Amino acid sequence: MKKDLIKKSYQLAKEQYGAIGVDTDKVISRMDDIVISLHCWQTDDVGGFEREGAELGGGGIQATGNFPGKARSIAQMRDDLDKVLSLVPGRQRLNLHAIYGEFGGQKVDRDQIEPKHYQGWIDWAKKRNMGLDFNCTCFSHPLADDGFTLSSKNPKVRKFWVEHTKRCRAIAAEMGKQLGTPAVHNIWIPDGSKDVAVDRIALRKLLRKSLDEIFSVKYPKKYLKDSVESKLFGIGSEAMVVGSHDFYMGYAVKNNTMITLDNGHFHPTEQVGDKISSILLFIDEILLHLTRGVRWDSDHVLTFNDDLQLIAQEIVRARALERVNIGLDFFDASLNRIGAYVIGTRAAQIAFMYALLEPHDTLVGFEENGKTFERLSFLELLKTMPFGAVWDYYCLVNDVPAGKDYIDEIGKYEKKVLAKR
Ligand code: RNT
Ligand code: ZN
Repeated sequence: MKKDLIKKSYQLAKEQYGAIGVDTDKVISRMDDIVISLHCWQTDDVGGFEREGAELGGGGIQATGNFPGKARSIAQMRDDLDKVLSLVPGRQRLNLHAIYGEFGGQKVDRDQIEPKHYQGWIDWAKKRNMGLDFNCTCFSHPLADDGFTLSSKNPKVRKFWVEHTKRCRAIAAEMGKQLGTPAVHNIWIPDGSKDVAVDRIALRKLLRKSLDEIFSVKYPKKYLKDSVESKLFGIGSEAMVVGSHDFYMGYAVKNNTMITLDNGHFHPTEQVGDKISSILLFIDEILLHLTRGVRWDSDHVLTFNDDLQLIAQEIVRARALERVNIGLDFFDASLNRIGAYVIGTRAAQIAFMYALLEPHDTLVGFEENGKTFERLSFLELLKTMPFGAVWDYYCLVNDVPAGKDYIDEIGKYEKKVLAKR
């Protein structure tokens, strides 16, 4: 896109937003507060590198599609991540799963992992001036095959996953310590059952017990922030999920952890955006897993849709940006994976920019004075305001491709790198 066209369009947009009391220059500088944690698993369909050619399996999360060029090593993954970073404006973190350690060809089971297996990533992140986040991987493992991990009635299995998760928190704390920014550690487990479960309370008691054991080890907040993620149902856990929203809300409030809101994990008509202002009254910070649910699937590439807009608007309207950790969580193997990554990351950033471009005081004024027609018409008006021009300008000042230029860049990468893998 031509630079002078972007600048001209921005000047016009600035005037139009100025006329409704919105300062676009301020919005551009506030975009620095929007830090997106990139989920590393979009590069290889959540396979990981514990073994050569490891694939996703066991635990109910599934990437579909076989678009060529999937990252088959950590080196390829890092190339892909650098490509993504070169195509998105603003600041990012990297969100790793335990299965992405560097094990040097050795078999290191999940209850044996150590910070040293992730030192390469810490150094990688340090060089790029980025923070890291981390996740225990309680799926794609023989001990997760029967559908239960931290809530398993088999003491050996439960112990294994407790040990794994404890180690993951220690690794995350080390990441936070070395990088000078706390790592968020997120716990998601697949535990649940496909058919009617009878002894639900026993399973939930076991999950509570495991979490209590895991969190009995304390780390300074400046190194580690703990979060727990609920789900409504998954493939193979249609009838009952042990870690439901009610379970984790209760656990988080009582034990002072963060809660992870994955917007693909609720009833399709339930709005995660609406939950934020309630949850923030009782919990210090939240972690978002931004995604796009489609029917029964929760992991489609994030797009700038109503669901995402409400989430960003509610955070901005509640003036809660500093209490929200923004993560992404989608994996689609049916299209160019780097392209999918960039679409989703940009969609999240666009949503926050769109929310920041709201004339908040004017809207609240309408609301307080019963001017409901004016409130709704203003919200409609905002949808046709030239926020695309502000977005392009933001890309320009961040020195990343604006407009459709990033699509061409991804096309080149596909030919030059992905097609040769
Ligand atoms: C699964 C959860 C979880 C995973 C990642 C890979 O339903 O959303 O967050 O997607 O940990
Ligand atoms: Zn998630």
